[in-house]
Amino acid sequence: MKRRQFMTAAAASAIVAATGPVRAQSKLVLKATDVHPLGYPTVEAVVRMGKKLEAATNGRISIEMYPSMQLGGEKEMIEQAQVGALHIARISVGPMGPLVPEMNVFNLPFVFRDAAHMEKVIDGPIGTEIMQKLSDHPTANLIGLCWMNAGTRSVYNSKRPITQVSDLKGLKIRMMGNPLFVDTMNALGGNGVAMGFDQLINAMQTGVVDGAENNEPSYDSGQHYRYARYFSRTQHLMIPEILVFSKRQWNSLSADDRALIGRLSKEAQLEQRALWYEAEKEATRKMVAAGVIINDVPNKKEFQDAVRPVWDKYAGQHKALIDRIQAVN
Ligand code: BDP
Repeated sequence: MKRRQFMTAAAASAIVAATGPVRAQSKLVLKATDVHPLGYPTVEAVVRMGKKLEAATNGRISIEMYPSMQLGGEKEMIEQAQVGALHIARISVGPMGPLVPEMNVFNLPFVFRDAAHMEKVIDGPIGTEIMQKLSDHPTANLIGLCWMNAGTRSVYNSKRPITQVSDLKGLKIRMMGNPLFVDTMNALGGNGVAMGFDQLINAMQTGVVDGAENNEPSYDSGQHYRYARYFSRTQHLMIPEILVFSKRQWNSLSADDRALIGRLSKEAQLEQRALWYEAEKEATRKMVAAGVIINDVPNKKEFQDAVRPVWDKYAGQHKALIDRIQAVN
């Protein structure tokens, strides 16, 4: 008993030493990660944010970026942020849907009319509310910093162009880890296979899947065109991304530092957006140069009709929110 008391006191003084005045002077290196490589819009925006942070704090706070899945796939990144093993992660709303139900509304196929609609929603009160739901979530252990653009997701595969729903029949298509996405692909007649982004290249190489779906910059930077040369603009999903901060780490920051990071995140949101549109154009140009066979889908309505069961299953409980989203124009 005595011994235990001694240990506790020693541990307590160690904590005081670590969090006391000494630490206030010391440098804070924020560990950030992204599945994408350096230069990708989301990565670049966070790198720039780090430079601004360094300038604003005279070098006291900086960001160290671990790009290209160096710390694992998106699932691992989320887990590491949750336990405080890293500070900042840039993730898709996709895998957060099962945890934060309101976020799953953004994962519904064809929920936004176009990019302008999506941006208005995330920039406005709905975006703020939904981000707050994430930050307030009792077990997500994440603070939502800002939104980012991620264009639209389209199907690509190694077998054939998809011009109508029936073309998807029998194709094994990788989807992000969220039952809603598997249901979406199955509703379209394909076979949705949930797996991490980090496993996708190997799954395409080995024929475990025939293809996947993503935006043009991910398809290009991941070199997915090497394995799936038919890129069909189904544009069935338009999922924004988020920059999150580990709640555990956030709680140890001063109010001033939190405010600074919050302000710079908002700037990062707009910077990323400008970079995004450039990257979309550049990726499309590179896809054409690489000989990717790109096609449009003449009748989008057919795809929208086919995913009705997904809406029936997931949208009902969020009717009020969906009505508000649809009313934004
Ligand atoms: C990309 C997102 C990334 C996801 C990836 C995926 O930027 O966050 O991990 O898709 O499909 O577009 O898993």
